[in-house]
Amino acid sequence: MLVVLTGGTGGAKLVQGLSLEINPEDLVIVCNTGDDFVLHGLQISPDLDTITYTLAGIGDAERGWGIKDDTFAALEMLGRYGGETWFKLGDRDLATHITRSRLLREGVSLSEITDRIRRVLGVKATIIPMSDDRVETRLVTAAGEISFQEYFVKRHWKDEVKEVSFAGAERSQPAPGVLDAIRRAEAVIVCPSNPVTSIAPILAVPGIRKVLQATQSPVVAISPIVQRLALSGPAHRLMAAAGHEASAAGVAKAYADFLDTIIIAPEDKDLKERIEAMGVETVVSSIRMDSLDDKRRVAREVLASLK
Ligand code: GDP
Ligand code: FO1
Repeated sequence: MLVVLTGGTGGAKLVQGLSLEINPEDLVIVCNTGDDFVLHGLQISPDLDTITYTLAGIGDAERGWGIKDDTFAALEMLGRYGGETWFKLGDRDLATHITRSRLLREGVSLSEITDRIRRVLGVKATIIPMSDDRVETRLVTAAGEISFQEYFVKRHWKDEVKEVSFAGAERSQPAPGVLDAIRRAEAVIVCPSNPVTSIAPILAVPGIRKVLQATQSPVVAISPIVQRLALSGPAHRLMAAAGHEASAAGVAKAYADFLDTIIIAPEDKDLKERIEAMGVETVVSSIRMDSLDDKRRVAREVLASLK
């Protein structure tokens, strides 16, 4: 069994590749929920949904989020009523948020809801939120403290970020099965997700970092940064704001206390020596995943690095 730590869009590419290269029933995916928020009175868990929809074969691969061929009639009507329309919730996607919100109100845990949704959608891999408790990524900017979705979607990541924090993390517990899965895993894979807003929230849940440090099984990460820039989104800026060097070496350093191996891009091969000096084995390979073939190839590269 392999454990995968992931956020949404970047992570989903590798998760999809892995699910095609091994038996998906052998995958336990621990997913970030720091981006979760409430809109229109609904509980939205973007990263859980991106991973679930991708593995169910109904994700919109082009956008990287939502359901393919979804329509936006409800959003248009919400706008007429004066509701917020900056976060594009599709009609089919809304059904997921309505169902999740109803079950949460009935007292069902987020991890149980996530499991029910993935089973209904025919997903064979196990998907677990990092915690059933509310942990919220908050960004301190010149415009004040805002949530991740306000920063990322509403304000198009234009604000300068001074600080990133995970409200509620200290009091949170890992969701049932997370620590046990990491302890039993043959290997742990850290996806090329945003180190600051997708992986750091998972590591901030008490106990998770400790079991990663303790495991004897290999832990391998894939860099989301190539030549000091994220392949999409603001990871490079957020890394600098969080005090990390925005590079594959900075990613390795952020995880060095539990990481055995990192896969970096050929353009970054000059960083290999510096990263290996941190005690992290470095594999140089193409890590861009534009096509399905790329996703499978990178997944095979990850699996080969475990041998
Ligand atoms: P989010 O939750 O939607 O932000 O998604 P993630 O955090 O999982 O992924 C965002 C990260 O994925 C960004 O930092 C990108 O640099 C990275 N990313 C996107 N596409 C690729 C790719 O094809 N290869 C690699 N190595 N990283 C990628
Ligand atoms: N990202 C956007 O850039 N714009 C959107 O309107 C948007 C809507 C959306 C709806 C449902 C969902 O599950 C994800 C959505 N995302 C959207 C993506 C989301 O903001 C990010 O992928 C993650 O939260 C980053 O981790």
